Amino acid sequence: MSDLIFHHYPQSPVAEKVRAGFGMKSLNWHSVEIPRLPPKPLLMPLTGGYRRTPVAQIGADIYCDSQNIFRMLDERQEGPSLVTPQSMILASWLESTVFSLALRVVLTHAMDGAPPEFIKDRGSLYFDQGWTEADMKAALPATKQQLHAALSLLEAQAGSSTFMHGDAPSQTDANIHYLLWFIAGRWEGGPDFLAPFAKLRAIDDAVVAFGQGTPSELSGEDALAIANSATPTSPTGIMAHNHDGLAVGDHVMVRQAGQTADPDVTGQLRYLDDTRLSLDISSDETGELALHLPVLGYVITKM
Ligand SMILES: N[C@@H](CCC(=O)N[C@@H](CS)C(=O)NCC(=O)O)C(=O)O
Repeated sequence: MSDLIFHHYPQSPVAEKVRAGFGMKSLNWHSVEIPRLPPKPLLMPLTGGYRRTPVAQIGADIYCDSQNIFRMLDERQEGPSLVTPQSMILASWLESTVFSLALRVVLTHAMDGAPPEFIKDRGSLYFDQGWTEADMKAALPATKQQLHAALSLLEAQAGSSTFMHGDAPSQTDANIHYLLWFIAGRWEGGPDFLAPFAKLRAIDDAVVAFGQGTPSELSGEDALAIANSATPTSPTGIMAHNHDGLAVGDHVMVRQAGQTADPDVTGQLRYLDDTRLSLDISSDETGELALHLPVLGYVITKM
């Protein structure tokens, strides 16, 4: 039986990226549905306050952030390997630049229809502090132009193979899928906007054909109980070349880079390499846990 637990909700594009990865690897996985808006009382004890979606769990090891989840999936050596140095760089650009533009376009279009509390919450996570609906709407034509330019670069990068880096799928293709899935599915004008990008749409179709592996439902309570009865099995140590004197056991605070409303996460440093950091955290509901985050995009400070 699989020990892979995935905390997500169906509408989450970033979770969709990982679900596509499950399909490429033909994985069996446990699906825990979490709320789209805080509070997330059955998730917070597992993540020490990290509130973003998705989160993956293997016993008492908790993996935040989709890039980090892709890495963990490869480390477990189930199914074909999906992460390469090339895919990590492209995935990083796709999320930080291209998906951010897509979010602006989709959320700005949704402003007149979506529940105000949803727009307010997402604005506090994704947009610069002090953002207003009027500014977002005024910037929309320019934002669309930038998104179009970014997709044009990506289209030019796609060759004649089935996937972006050849005939086998990678993390990059899952990233292309979530981007197109979000643009086409959440914005009325999305399908027309994507029409010129034939190669990207062909990659997307090939990703969709994999499906999403085999999920089975699990309750949030059961996921907490599983964490409580397990102990972390991930490594400890400082492997990073640039660690600025950080040592295992240091009390540290980790926050999202940039000015977002995301809560800080605190814990004791367990592991650090050039691209991943891990904290020891604990809660009454779960006992001791190891929480894993990427280094890129997260700011670690000694307390
Ligand atoms: N860098 C993160 C970004 C995750 C992210 O922003 N996810 C969105 C959902 S698609 C989110 O967390 N929204 C707020 C929420 O779900 O509470 C990752 O790759 O996992």
